[in-house]
Amino acid sequence: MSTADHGVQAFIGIGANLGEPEAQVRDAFDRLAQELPQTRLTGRSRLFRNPPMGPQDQPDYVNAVARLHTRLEPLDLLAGLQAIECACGRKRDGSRWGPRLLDLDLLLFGEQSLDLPGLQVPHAGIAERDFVVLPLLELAPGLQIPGAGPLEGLARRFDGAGLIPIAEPEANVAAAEGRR
Ligand code: PH2
Ligand code: MG
Ligand code: MG
Repeated sequence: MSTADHGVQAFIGIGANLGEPEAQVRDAFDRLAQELPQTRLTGRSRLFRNPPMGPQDQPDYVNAVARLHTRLEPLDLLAGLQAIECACGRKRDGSRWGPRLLDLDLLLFGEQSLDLPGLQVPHAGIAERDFVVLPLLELAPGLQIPGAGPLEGLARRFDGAGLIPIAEPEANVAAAEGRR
């Protein structure tokens, strides 16, 4: 991918488990497409319902992964993601594992490894999270994760049993199949 023409390929983990999680994740895809400057949404994984990782006394999550091509710098992209989280009602109360209306995590930024104040890329814990690795695999099966090797190798450790794909709304299915 030519950096000059299309920008850097970045991947965003989307999660929600309060309110109407499925609707919020779909809305997040639309906002990623529309509200980030110098950025195009170039891929959407399916949505998956799955049990919470960490504290179990919270509702199930809906998770998905988005692919972007962006000319933003990593910290500017992060600021854009946080602005979308805020617009969707997210309160940043500092709790790391608590329930949330919308969580947008910058998973990967090109082939870069970054350790900046407030931003670690690749996102810590990618390798342990089936709800990140398996949607990512749908979008980019040949991906190399800096510091962790081929995505396909990581994905082999998960059977996907906990991830329940959510059916596409009828309108999307019809559009995808050209039956409009
Ligand atoms: N996010 C968390 C904590 N636990 N569990 C699932 N299944 N999905 C998440 O996105 C998630 C979680 C905090 O960011
Ligand atoms: Mg987050
Ligand atoms: Mg998160």
